[in-house]
Amino acid sequence: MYISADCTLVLIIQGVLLLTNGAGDKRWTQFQAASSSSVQALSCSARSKRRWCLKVTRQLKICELGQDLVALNRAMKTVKGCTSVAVGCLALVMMVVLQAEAAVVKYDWTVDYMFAAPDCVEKQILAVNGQYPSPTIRAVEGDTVVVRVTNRIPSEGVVFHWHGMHQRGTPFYDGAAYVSQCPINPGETFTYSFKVDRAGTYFYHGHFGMQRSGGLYGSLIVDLPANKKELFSYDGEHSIVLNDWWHKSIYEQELGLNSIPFRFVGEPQSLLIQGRGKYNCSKLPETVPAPPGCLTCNASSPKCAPHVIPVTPGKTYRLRIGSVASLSSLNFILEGHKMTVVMADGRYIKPFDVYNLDVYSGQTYDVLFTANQDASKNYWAGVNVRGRNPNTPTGLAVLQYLPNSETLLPTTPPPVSPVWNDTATSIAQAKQILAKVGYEAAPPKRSDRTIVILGTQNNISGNLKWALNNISYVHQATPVIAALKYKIKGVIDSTPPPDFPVQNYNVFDKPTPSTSANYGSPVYVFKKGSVVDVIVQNANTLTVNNSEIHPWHLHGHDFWVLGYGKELYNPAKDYATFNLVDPPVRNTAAVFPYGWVALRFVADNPGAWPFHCHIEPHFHMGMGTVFAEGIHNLPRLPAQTLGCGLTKQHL
Ligand SMILES: *[C@@H]1O[C@H](CO)[C@@H](O)[C@H](O)[C@H]1NC(C)=O
Ligand SMILES: *[C@@H]1O[C@H](CO)[C@@H](O)[C@H](O)[C@H]1NC(C)=O
Ligand SMILES: *[C@@H]1O[C@H](CO)[C@@H](O)[C@H](O)[C@H]1NC(C)=O
Ligand SMILES: *[C@@H]1O[C@H](CO)[C@@H](O)[C@H](O)[C@H]1NC(C)=O
Ligand SMILES: *[C@@H]1O[C@H](CO)[C@@H](O)[C@H](O)[C@H]1NC(C)=O
Ligand SMILES: *[C@@H]1O[C@H](CO)[C@@H](O)[C@H](O)[C@H]1NC(C)=O
Ligand SMILES: [Cu+2]
Repeated sequence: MYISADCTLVLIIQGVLLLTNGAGDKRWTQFQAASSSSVQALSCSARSKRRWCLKVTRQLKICELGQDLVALNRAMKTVKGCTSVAVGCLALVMMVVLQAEAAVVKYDWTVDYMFAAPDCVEKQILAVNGQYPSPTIRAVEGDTVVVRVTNRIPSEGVVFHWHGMHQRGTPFYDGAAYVSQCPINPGETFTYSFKVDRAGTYFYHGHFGMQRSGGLYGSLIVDLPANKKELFSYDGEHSIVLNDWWHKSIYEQELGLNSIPFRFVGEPQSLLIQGRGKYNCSKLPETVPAPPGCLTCNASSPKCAPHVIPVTPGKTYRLRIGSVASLSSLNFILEGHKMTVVMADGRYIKPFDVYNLDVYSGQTYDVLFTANQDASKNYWAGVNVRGRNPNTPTGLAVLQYLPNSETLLPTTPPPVSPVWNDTATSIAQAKQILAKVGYEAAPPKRSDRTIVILGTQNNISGNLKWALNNISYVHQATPVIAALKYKIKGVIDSTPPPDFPVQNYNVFDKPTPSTSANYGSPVYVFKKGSVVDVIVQNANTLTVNNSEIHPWHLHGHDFWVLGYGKELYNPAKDYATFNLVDPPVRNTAAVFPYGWVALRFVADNPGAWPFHCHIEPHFHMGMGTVFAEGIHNLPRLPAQTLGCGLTKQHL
């Protein structure tokens, strides 16, 4: 059996092969990909008339994953008539074809309010199908994920952002309210449909107002296809999403952010691991049952029992960790267990060992750990706040050594993270994260355009805001992608800020009252295919001697994190320090207090893509902008994404 037309997935098998060409000539050859041989997916076009096809006659061994394409190419060249793999068309075993075929994975969701008590205190939350966290999406690389969302929230729109998915060809399904689509109105049904382009650990979340913090988030896990083998081995896996949690509703929080004077909700009451935490009920003045109108805290409710991570002694696990925290930067610890970090934001990194791991909102990590401690006990998994003077106890889950009971709580104190303001430790850890060379592409050697974005906290007519180069982002009622596609005037600012606005800015001064930040909706439009450097510059807030961590997230792309620096970015001196050899490829990177972070990406994905601080209140207070490229050939926008603002006439 062989495939002579365009074939897409190829399983290369060590063995004896029969080569045939279009004229029916046959030739036998011994095929040996490499010493360890390989299984490799590649696409092969049959455009050449002189194509040769390999027929697998005897399957000797299905081999280990390798990167032996070059070796294979060399082997092919030794076969007369086969000039290269690219023009060859390789045969494959039918069983593999079936396994490799991309599938459509469908979900049917209903979104509504719900009462829940994730940390034992009951409040109103947002939930998908009555679940908190929302259901896990699991698909195989190359699959199409179809999510049919029905909005049953009586009084607000909703959208879902698939964080880390690139949405190539489907920028209108990126799920950013008023950038890629109109919010889904109450009572409406909307169907997202997008390809999951890369295996790894991701999540999704609401991207309208503070809906992520209100409860709309879940894991999105993309597996490797059956014919690709993971670079590391493990016996089992678990997945957790971290979050911070307030008892006050997101609507009151949001109103407070917009109020004069500014009303801050304060530090979170709890930190949640996979949607569970434990508030100390005796801190509430009310008794149980609480009088009407008061918070109800029931410490014995099974719904706020700690999340459990069961392990078999001696086995090695892959733990998928993500953070959707609203405000807090987090630090994760598996009590007494070393973690080997192997992936960041779904991309391979050079493995490194840690006992505590910083996870900024918007980031994911894959870590390996072995259950090699005293098996008579269970252990804590703990999460603590970094970068803000914490007023929240450690969030706890239980690492359960089977067959111990999951209710056997550790007697040890909660794990302790580095002190919250030990920025040096966080920077050192961030700098340890480097790409696994050979598995992730190196960045282009130079960029076509560099933009510097200075993030400041500002007082705009009495409102506390964040501004980028003096502009505090506000959403318009017309989605940016529609404004670009239909050339609708008056939606986005016609003149974006200058590329290099920050010479001589004193990052240690708080912005003086004369700093004239204002509201706006700027869009940076990039030439399609251009290489863009973005330097995000941090500075002092409106509080003396204070600068905060901001995790910056880009939709539609991954970027290379070329470097972190202190104080004001100086192109003459700092450009030369960029890591162009093995910078990590990510979708979210933190900028540290008073410092800068340098990011490089290729603007090759037509669409309009938010670039914003992943701290939910910061984005809400204007800390974001929109990057766009390929605006002259944006795809047709599905009618279901339109209908709001000035898009009505384009329906
Ligand atoms: C819970 O709060 C009460 C009252 O503030 C305090 O006495 C008690 O030690 C706390 N318990 C824990 C486990 O923190
Ligand atoms: C607290 O939860 C437990 C376990 O679900 C339940 O038996 C008890 O009735 C609850 N207490 C209150 C006051 O609701
Ligand atoms: C960190 O914060 C603590 C208070 O939480 C303070 O005592 C200490 O001096 C700070 N350390 C640094 C390096 O700023
Ligand atoms: C903004 O500035 C005004 C006028 O100086 C001041 O009264 C107000 O407190 C400031 N608000 C904030 C949030 O800093
Ligand atoms: C921001 O405002 C300040 C004060 O008005 C001004 O000096 C600076 O040039 C502005 N920066 C940009 C990028 O417009
Ligand atoms: C701010 O930091 C500077 C330099 O460390 C110090 O001299 C000054 O006293 C600090 N100001 C306040 C209000 O803490
Ligand atoms: Cu921020």
